[in-house]
Amino acid sequence: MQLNQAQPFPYNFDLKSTALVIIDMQRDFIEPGGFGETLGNDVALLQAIVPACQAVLQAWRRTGGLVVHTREAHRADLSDCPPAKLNRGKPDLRIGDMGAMGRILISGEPGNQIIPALAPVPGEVVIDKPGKGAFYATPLHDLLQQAGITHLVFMGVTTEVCVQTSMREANDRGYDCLLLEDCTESYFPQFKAAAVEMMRAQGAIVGWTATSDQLLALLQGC
Ligand code: C5J
Repeated sequence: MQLNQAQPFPYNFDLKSTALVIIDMQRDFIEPGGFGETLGNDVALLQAIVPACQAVLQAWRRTGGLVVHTREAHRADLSDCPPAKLNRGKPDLRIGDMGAMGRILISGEPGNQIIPALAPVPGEVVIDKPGKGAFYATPLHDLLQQAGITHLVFMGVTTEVCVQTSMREANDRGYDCLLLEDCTESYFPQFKAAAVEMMRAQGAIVGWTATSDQLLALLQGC
C-alpha cells in the first residue's frame, strides 16, 4: 500500500508486516489526578486526540493487523526506576506515591490502565515500559521480529517524550515509522509541532507523518 499524502514523501507499507503502536494512552497521562496533572499539565489537551485514535484503532482491528499498546509503568518496589527519573521534575506526587488513581505510574494500579476508549482486546500486545522509549528494557523488538514486522504506525502521548523516543529507537532498529499527527499530543503544543517537524525533516530522518483521515481512507479499501 502507498500513503501518497505522507510527508516528506509517500509511505509504502504492507499490512501484514506493519503494526499499530499506541504509546502510553493510560489514565496517568490522560485523566485528571494522574502523573501528568501532578506535573502541572492540562490533560484536556491530550483527551482531544482520543476520538481520532479510536477511529484508527477500530479500522486497524478490522484489517486484522497487529496492535501494540504501551504503558509507562514501574514495578511496585521501584527497582526499575532509577533516582535520575524518580527525583526529576517538581510533581506534587512522585512516581510510586499514592494518588487519586492509586500509586503513580505503578503496574497494575488503576491509573496505569489504558483509558477505556482504547482498551486492549485479547490478542493485542501490551508492553509495560520503565523508560520513555518502548524498546528500552522491554521484549518489544524480539516480539516484532518474531511477527515479521518491518513497519510501525505510531499514535499516543506525549509527542516529544515517549512517542518521539520510541520512534527514534524504532528507526535505529530498522523499522520504517509513520506518525499520525492528529493522533499524538503534547502538553506543550509548540513541542508537538517541533517534534513532528524534526521527525520528518531531512528526508524522513526519523520517519514519516500523515493524518488519520489519510490513513483511514487507504484502509477503507482493505
Ligand atoms: C512522559 C510520556 N511525558 N508517555 N511520558 O513522562 O510521554
